Amino acid sequence: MASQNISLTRYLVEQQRVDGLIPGQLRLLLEVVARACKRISLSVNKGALGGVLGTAGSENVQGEVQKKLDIIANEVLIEANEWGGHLAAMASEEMDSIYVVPNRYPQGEYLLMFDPLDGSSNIDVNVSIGTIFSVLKKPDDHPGVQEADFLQAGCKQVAAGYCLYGPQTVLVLTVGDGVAMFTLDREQGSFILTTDKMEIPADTKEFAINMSNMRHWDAPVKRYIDECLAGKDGPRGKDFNMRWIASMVTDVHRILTRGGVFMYPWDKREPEKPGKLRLMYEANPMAWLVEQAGGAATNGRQRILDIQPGKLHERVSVVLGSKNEVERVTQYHLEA
Ligand code: AHM
Ligand code: MG
Repeated sequence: MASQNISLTRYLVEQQRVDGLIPGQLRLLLEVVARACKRISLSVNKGALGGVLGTAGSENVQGEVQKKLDIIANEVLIEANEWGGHLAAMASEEMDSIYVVPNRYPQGEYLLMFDPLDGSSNIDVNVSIGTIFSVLKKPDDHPGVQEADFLQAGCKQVAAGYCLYGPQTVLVLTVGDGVAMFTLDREQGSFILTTDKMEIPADTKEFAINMSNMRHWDAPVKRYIDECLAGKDGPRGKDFNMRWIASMVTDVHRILTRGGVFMYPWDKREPEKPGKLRLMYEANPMAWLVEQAGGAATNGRQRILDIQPGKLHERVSVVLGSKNEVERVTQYHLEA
């Protein structure tokens, strides 16, 4: 598919019509998600002028302070998606339990999950943030919808992506046929295909991890980073560079663009938690995008997309990006 002047709408229509990859209902659902992201992008861009910065004075189910924009983005996604007839329910990092589509609207067959605004700590300092989303099919063996319907492994996703609000607003999407990137053309008001197939190189010299947690890490993570830091005189025989944006969406976008490895591992600060990041809203959609671009994603031992979730807000340790590096980190864990 040539990448000139192909709108997201046309891309999705062609995925449906030419390749038969997505049903019409899923296409329409993705269009609505993209429209919601455009609205969130406008609020993000207004910043202080729109009175949207700062905290909202509330906490989410995970005990994290909510920013005004976290709540605005969550509301925009719900309002945009609840009436279309494509969805049965939604779940969000910012909501305690699932949001069932009100019965004044038709019930659809899909389930939508999102982190409405990832990288919340960067909102007020004007650093890139984003919306991450994932779509599952509702099991059709029973009427209605319940929380257990969401507890499907990431390999069951039918669409996943994110919208990054940075110097440009870009939407990155997979429906299982590679990863495509669209850039928001503000004059046209539409997302235009700018990269047809994103590909992550198998090797890299760049890692992303919050180094301030080093003293809390497990031995395999410490070993991997120590070897990177040893540079060209160490066992890796090359110098490594480090980046840490503290917005997973932005770190993953860099990796999809030029390679690298991203880690948010389990650590000893909260030993009972498997990790900081959320399986359903962050790890699963990013893991599928990364795999679709030729990379790999594990929790240090197991492929993320094979993990059977036990609860909606489940957390997970994350290692993703360039394939050979992810395999190396995983190997270090399995040998330990
Ligand atoms: P959020 O969804 O509340 O923004 O939290 C997730 C974010 C990730 O985007 C990022 O990788 C990580 O938290 C940064 O954590 P830390 O501040 O511990 O480095
Ligand atoms: Mg997040």
